[in-house]
Amino acid sequence: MTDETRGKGGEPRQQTTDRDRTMTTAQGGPISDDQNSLTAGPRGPVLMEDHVFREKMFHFDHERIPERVVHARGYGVHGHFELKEAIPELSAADIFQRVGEKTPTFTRFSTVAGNKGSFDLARDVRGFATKFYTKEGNWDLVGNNIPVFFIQDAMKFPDLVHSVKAAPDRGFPQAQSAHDNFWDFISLSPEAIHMTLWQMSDRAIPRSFRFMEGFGVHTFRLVNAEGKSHYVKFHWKPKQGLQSVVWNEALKINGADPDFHRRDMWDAIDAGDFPQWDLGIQVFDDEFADNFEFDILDATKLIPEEQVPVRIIGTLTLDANVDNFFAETEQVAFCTQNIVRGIDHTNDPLLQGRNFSYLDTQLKRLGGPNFTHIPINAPKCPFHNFQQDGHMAMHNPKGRVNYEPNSWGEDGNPRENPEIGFKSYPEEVSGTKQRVRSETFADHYSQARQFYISQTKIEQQHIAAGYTFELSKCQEEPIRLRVLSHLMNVHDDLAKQVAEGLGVTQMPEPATPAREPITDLPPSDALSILKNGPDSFAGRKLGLYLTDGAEAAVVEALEKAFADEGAMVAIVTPHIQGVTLSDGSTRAADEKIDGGPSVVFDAVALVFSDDASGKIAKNKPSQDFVSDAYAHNKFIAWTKAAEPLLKAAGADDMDGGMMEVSPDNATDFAKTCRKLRFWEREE
Ligand code: HDD
Repeated sequence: MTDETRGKGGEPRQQTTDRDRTMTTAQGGPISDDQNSLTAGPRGPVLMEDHVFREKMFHFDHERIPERVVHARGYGVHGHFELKEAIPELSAADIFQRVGEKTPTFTRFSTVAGNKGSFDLARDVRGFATKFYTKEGNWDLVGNNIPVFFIQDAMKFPDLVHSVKAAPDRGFPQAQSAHDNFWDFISLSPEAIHMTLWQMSDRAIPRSFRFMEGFGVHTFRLVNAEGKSHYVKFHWKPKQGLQSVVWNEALKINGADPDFHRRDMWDAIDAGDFPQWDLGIQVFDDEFADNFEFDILDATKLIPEEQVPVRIIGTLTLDANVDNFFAETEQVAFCTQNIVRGIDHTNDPLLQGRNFSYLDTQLKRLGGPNFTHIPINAPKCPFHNFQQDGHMAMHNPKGRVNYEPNSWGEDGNPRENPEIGFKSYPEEVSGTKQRVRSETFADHYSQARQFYISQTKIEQQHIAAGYTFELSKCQEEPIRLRVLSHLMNVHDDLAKQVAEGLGVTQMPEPATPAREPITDLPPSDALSILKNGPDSFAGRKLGLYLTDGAEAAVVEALEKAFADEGAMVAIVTPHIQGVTLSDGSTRAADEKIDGGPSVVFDAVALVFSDDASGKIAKNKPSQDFVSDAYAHNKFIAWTKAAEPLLKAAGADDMDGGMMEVSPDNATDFAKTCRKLRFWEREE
């Protein structure tokens, strides 16, 4: 008899029942008692011969593997990529040939700096790594939610990471860049300034993994069947639109729900609301590269979409949660070197260094060269070679042939195939062997300025506030001033706001640029979050705070309006037992008020009975619920009985983000929420 439970890739997971369900040791021996060790007498010493105890404890003692040296905290999800536009003229990659074909994928989102057990809403870059199990091998696109990087040469990566992670003497701060070591390194590495603008912007505090973009960062090559090459940059565009939180909200979410992002992804997929991203490519040739203001091999630069439009060629749908976090999310091993025929690397020195580091790190993390045998890492296409043995070898070929060339027959005897085998693009290279940074990498401020001027006023304020917060955590004044000296080369307005925030009255001398910045690059709307928000409230969550006796007609109208919008509604109540509404119907609670603060919702509605009105206005968590929603510019709907609470929470300035709700206008409220935030309140 078998139980079929959820499995990945179509194969059901088999679970045996009846006698076969008997607990056994790893050797398969049935266990009679898993509660008590073997002792000499009921109160006597434990016997060494207790093999059941020893095996259990031995295995437990070895459960942990080293966490990733960066991107330790992550969350993985299965999905598939569907090709919408074939590009054989650009690439011979099998995955890009047949429109409508679906390729299985595994995507892991992550923060960078924090340990595995850190919180989700750190101000940090997010990893966005996707493994495509193509018919011609695995292709890993190991990107971030920011299109540029801190450094230009992989040689500096250990320094960058050391500087941002906990200081070696004290072992803190955890999962944050707001400290002297990080800003010391940054202020001495002007190439990093552009990326810090992104990092201080709301891009580094996304509302959800579902609401952020992804970027392959580097320039790669696409190579077609005739061997012709084009350059390419890869983009992920969320169909859900972009959305971030505000910093004060991020701080509070970390306390309320440190797992906010992973829970959000799990819940959305569990509810069948599958997030999707379009895969876009920016394709360009040598002529463009030669005329572009910056070096296309410099990972601290992007190519504005206005200069090279993003062409959408397919869609990624994430549609299945993992069955086992360790087996899948923890053991997945991404390597930038995993590319397939039709895609190739360029000479970007950051990318070339990564190609060594990822393979190397998997050896340490997963314990041996056979990590490709672990199901999440194994290709889903046939694979044959003469690699053998090593720790935990799971694919062990039969027969005597294990070398090439050989003169044995065809059976189980793999051969090279020049027709479909991977060939590197035959780029001509020559040069003097030396350690030098190319002159063409020397402009550090122009794109930082372009990013700043592309933002809305609110977003610019947030960037300035981000720098002010982080630098205020730096105890060393010279470090603060050195960062300021770089910001003066980016934009006067930004430098002034930060100086004011820090209380600096005497501005430092601007840093000496390695190359004079270009100050007339045009703004690029694609760089702003607020200019690229969604056009509906779909995928977002309303926090509906109810008391006993709340008017049922209003509750039903709100539930319907938000369901029609494709949004979720979470019921918040004074007690976890839920509430009984005016018509006697009941609502189960998703959260008790102190466990469900408004920071975990995108908009809130307060529907109270007259009886509850006075008492709830005095309740502290209820006051916080409202005052936070108000301070974070959220849309708030309420019924009359909630007015005393609004007053007590200081949210009684009836601006355009507030709406008294009735059965007749619940739909209007849901539509208003499409704007996500009432930013005018902050202005
Ligand atoms: Fe990296 C992990 C993304 C530069 C070395 N990196 C890692 C992950 C992502 C990125 C998303 C997590 C993968 C997962 O979920 O398992 N890294 C980037 C991007 C970079 C970048 C977009 C710049 C464009 N990384 C970078 C450099 C080096 C590394 C320059 C070293 C030379 N990265 C690693 C690593 C990690 C890693 C140490 C840690 C765990 C792992 O690889 O599997 O090898």
